[in-house]
Amino acid sequence: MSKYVVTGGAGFIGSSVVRALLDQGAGHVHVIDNLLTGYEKNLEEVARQVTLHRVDIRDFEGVKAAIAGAEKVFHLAAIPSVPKSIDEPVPSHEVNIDGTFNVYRACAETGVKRVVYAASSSAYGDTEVLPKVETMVPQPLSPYAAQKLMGEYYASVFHSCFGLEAVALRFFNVYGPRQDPSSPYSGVLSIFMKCLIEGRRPTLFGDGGQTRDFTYVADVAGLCLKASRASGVAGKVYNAGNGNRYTLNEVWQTLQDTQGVTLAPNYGPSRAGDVRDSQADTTAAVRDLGHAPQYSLAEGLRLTFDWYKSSLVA
Ligand code: UD2
Repeated sequence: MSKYVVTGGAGFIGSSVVRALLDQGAGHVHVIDNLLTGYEKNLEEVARQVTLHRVDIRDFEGVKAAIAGAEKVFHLAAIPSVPKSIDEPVPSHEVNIDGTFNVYRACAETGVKRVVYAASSSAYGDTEVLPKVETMVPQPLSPYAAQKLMGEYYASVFHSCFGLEAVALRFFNVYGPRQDPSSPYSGVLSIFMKCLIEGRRPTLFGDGGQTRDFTYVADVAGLCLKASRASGVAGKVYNAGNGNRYTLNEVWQTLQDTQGVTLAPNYGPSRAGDVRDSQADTTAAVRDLGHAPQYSLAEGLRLTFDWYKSSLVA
């Protein structure tokens, strides 16, 4: 049976990729995770089908030993935050660039067939035109955006120079169950969910009019698997988004409406490195990868809220 490895597999998106692999018959999955932002409990009910390698991706030998013999690798381990990359640029750089290089190098040296890389929509920066298409010139606005972009370039170069089939997916603001809301660097929807449950007002950075293409985690995990199988896609970059965009004000209003509460948000200063608008053009991903997002924002928010309610209140 083929060996699959998910780096960052104990994290929010990575643990969803692990589940998608198991649901589609993988049998067993190897996870590389240093448990810095990941949790073993994210893999609780599938633990018997998972081998956890508690390895930091900055440790090349550890990564190589865990990856040896794998056919497909899903590289999701990262320090995934724009503001954290500004507050603490060194670990962010080391993990997101050096660690990513280690993963590709280990893949190339051990004969991995394909690696799917979690890139970021932040690579686009502020574009004049929406939606954002893969052919646009990247304009990273933060260390994190630059780091994630470097991972794409290395994916392409590892393909052209070393024959590694690397495919990059630019994730667009992924949300859903298991997103950790406990840090100031947490994704905004996880923070919204926690505020809603605790009856607190969120703080919106700026005027709340910035838009995001919020994408449900199961859709992204499904696309990762499709990208691991599609032909003719090695060395390429694809948007992994829904194709919509909503302001933060709209989303918070929707959440209040669904719960029948009124909690006017606080507003704070805009965040450095923040992108104003984000929306994916999904044409290439639909055409080449068979991308077919299943979850509307309303449905995704409902499922996500149900999960937070049962896990945060329990
Ligand atoms: C970026 C990427 C995303 C992914 C992510 C990883 C863009 C457009 N998106 O997400 O694809 O790689 O990084 O972390 O670059 N905010 C508030 N209040 C809060 C928290 C956040 O107003 O308490 C705002 C924040 O200023 C931003 C928006 O909410 O405008 C989304 O922030 P986020 O941290 O959830 O994600 P973002 O857009 O930095």
